[in-house]
Amino acid sequence: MRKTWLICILFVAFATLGMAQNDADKEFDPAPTDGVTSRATGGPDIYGYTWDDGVAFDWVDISTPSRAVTFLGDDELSADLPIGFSFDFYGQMKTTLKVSSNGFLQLGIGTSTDLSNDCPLPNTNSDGDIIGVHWDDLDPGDSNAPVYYETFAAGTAPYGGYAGACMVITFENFDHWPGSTGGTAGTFQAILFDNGNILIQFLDPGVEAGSSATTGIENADETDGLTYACDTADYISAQLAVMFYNPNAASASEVPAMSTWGLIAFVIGLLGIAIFLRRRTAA
Ligand SMILES: [Ca+2]
Ligand SMILES: [Ca+2]
Ligand SMILES: [Ca+2]
Repeated sequence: MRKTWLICILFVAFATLGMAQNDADKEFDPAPTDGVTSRATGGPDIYGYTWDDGVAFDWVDISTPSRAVTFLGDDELSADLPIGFSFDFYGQMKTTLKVSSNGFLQLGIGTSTDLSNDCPLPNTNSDGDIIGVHWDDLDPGDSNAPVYYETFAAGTAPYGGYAGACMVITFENFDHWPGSTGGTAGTFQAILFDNGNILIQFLDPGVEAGSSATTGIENADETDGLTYACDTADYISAQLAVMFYNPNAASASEVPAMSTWGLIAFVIGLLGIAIFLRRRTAA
């Protein structure tokens, strides 16, 4: 009888271990792998967003022909692009976004594609509901520089072993205005995770490297926002990755998901304990 008891406990223990492992798989690798010195963290803003530039740089290349692409002229806003899931931005669930050719994303009803970047955020100029990836007066029009975008379903996310879905938006080889003589503004991307976190990565920070640009987020009514970079030379560098953490991300992403075998072991263990206790009571 003592043996049965032991086996049941072992089943439950293995199942619990399995669950813990499964949960750990969902977390990001926090170790910087890019040699970029971390400035540590920033925030929180009023809502609770924080940023961390010590997360791993792991460029997601979606520039293959199979990916969706949009070409924008100077100071232009794209049509609504499907995110592919409900994305929590300052507590509002977003399902579409627009891309500005001046290096930001518009997640609400705003129509501005303001060439003059505002910072620090929040700032009542322009429109709210934005993610400034590398917001500046950019000019993709002369060279037809593309914006690639792709939604990855849960289980196929290409960054950090993330288990959920995500959308990647890449500004590829953008120029500063005027495109012909303004120099390169770089190649950079935003990754929107379905737990509400936002990652911004720079493959190439361009010639200004942040000297006249904004990287940050702002809510819909422009009363709250969080700034990473604001018109500071050399603040942005190649292989820099900055995560903006949504304060609700933990509860949204860390629902324990049991593996099938973990679940079976857990149930067998519980059944065994129940039978054992019942027999003991009967005896
Ligand atoms: Ca604003
Ligand atoms: Ca422009
Ligand atoms: Ca500027």
